[in-house]
Amino acid sequence: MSYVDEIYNYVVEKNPAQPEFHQAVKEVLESLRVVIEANEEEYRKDALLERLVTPERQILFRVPWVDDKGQVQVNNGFRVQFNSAIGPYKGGLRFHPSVNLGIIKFLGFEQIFKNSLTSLPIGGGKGGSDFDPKGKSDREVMAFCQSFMTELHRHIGADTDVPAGDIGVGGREIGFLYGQYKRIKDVYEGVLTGKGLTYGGSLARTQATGYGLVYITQELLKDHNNDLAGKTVVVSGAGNVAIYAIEKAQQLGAKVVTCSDSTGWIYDPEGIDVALLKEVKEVKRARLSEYAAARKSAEYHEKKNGEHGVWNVKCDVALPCATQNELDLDDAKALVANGVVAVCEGANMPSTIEATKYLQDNGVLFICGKASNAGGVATSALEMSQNSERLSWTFEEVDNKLQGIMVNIYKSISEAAKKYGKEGDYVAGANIAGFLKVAEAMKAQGIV
Ligand code: NDP
Ligand code: 2IT
Repeated sequence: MSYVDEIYNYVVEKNPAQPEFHQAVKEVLESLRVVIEANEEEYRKDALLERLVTPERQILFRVPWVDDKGQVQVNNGFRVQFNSAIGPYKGGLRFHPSVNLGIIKFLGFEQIFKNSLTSLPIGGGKGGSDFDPKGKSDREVMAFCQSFMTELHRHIGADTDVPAGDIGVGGREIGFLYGQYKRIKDVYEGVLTGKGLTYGGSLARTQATGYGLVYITQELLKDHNNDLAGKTVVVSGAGNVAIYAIEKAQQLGAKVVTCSDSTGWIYDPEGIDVALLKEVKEVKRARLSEYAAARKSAEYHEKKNGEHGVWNVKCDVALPCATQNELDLDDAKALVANGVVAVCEGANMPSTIEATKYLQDNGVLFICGKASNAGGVATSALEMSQNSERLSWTFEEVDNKLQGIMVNIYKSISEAAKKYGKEGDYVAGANIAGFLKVAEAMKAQGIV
């Protein structure tokens, strides 16, 4: 059996009941086959792949907190420090009831390659909890965050492991987490990114993932003699990534006609009103039905079981920005039937393996999340630089760097794909380019 197949079986056997982690590993290993098989003996002797798929450290902890009724609640906390070959562990925290160790491992594994692609010195990690911030008061969220950090603080640090936001973790949560870290450790350092602008946050971090996604989409289209201007775009999600992807796409002349949340989706043929969307989602933390109630041109569709809604809307470009496996084979078929030109992932692993393959086989330009959503973590790394030098850069400075980074990612993934005989396969290009840097650093550092 080839080393690649052996390692996939090894991962499934060693990590039972973690399907998302298996899926993330499978996608990467399939892409790496051509690289590994050219040097199989050497990789095998060093157990490079066994080390790559095994986190350096996994931290699981109890998070007790008291709700507004005086009832004690208990959640599970996770931090997976996956790979530090090229820099301190870096990656977000997700607070969502669906979080378990397998989800955090899939996200941490993706993060290794994504962070490598940014060309900045950051290793891969991820964390979170099955805590659900929805419907909780600010005090309850604070109580949870303080308890979470009371345990997490001993494992992180500005040069060790630097968490940030992800689903369910935005500016409010990062603020509470930062306050508790500082209180316990008595140091003022860039231990988290996505901080508020008054206490060490970077301008443009809030926008970075969505903007970066659109910058790389534009680069992809330009490389194929096309342009985002005038295109109809469908977006899923209505959170941090989706909102700023919609904002930038519309600034570049596209019309974004959909967005979605966990209960339903919006079709707005006149183009999403971003100011209203921000008011509903960022300020009121309300459902998208409130968007439709405030806007005549918008239709609200309640989410039905097994249906993902937005992918059936005719479009030129699709940007999945909600969550993993939200775009399946049926959705891919609907997109192709409607003539989609490009699909670029804002979320982590939003397309199933079958959907990705169908899109690619049908000539759709496709960039996977670890390349196309890397603008968020790249800007986090820029926040770390600013914190280290105790300076703040202007919005334009950060935004220009972000654009440069996204253009470079596009170049490196297209070149890697071409070099390994897979021209136009940006999934292979991303996995190969991300892997090669990490593998070289691991090799140089010996058996650790
Ligand atoms: P947010 O919590 O801000 O928003 C998530 C959005 O997706 C919300 O609209 C939410 O609906 C919806 N959503 C979440 N889970 C589900 C689900 N199970 N089914 C349907 N809809 C769902 O998170 P982000 O925007 O930060 O993250 C979105 C994606 O982007 C994730 O995959 C994340 O890992 C990825 N990502 C985020 C980065 C960042 O910088 N924030 C960087 C790179 C990737 P509702 O409003 O109802 O909660
Ligand atoms: O998936 C991701 O890249 C993030 N959630 C952002 C991580 C970060 O450290 O900014």
